[in-house]
Amino acid sequence: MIRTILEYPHPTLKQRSTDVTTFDETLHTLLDDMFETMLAHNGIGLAAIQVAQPVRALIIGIPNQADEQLKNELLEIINPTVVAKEGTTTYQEGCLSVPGFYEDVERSDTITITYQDRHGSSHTLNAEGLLCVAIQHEMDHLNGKLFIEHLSYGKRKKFEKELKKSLREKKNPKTD
Ligand code: Y12
Ligand code: CO
Repeated sequence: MIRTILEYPHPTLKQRSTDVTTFDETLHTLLDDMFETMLAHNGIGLAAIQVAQPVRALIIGIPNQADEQLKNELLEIINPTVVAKEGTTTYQEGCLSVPGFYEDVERSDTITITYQDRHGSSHTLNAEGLLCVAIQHEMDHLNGKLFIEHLSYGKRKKFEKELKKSLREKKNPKTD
């Protein structure tokens, strides 16, 4: 089932998510729905809080060489912890909860995380490149943080201006 994605400035997006403790059918349905929701919106990553579930679960589906996002290549990351990080990198980010706005964000260049899968088994993952950026972006969601909070004062002002304009246009659609 496709779920509704909360959009900035919905207050729930600021909530800190809590650890997953039960790896049951409810969690599996949430993860399956998140995958369907992410694909329906052309996303490559989604955190549970974006569909109003404040639990520490996120998914990442980087397109493969055939530009497909396959369910069996999807990363389902539960209760992640960063155990090592190195360097810095800058990537132009977007977020399904902040539609239509993209901006450069600086993050760690490589990270190592530990996490659990949908069955509660533990894993360690070394990430670099787009995957590394996506994991950090989605892990921020678990702590109630959006990528726009990483922006400089000037870029944040630019975002607020664009948001006001798009809300105005939604309220008063052009008729010509
Ligand atoms: C690099 C940077 C950020 C991430 C986090 C995951 N972000 C997304 O998956 C963003 C997707 C996105 C898709 C959009 O397209 C549609 O909704 C059709 C989009 O455009 C609009 O909303 C107009 C914005 C963001 C991972 C890796
Ligand atoms: Co996001």
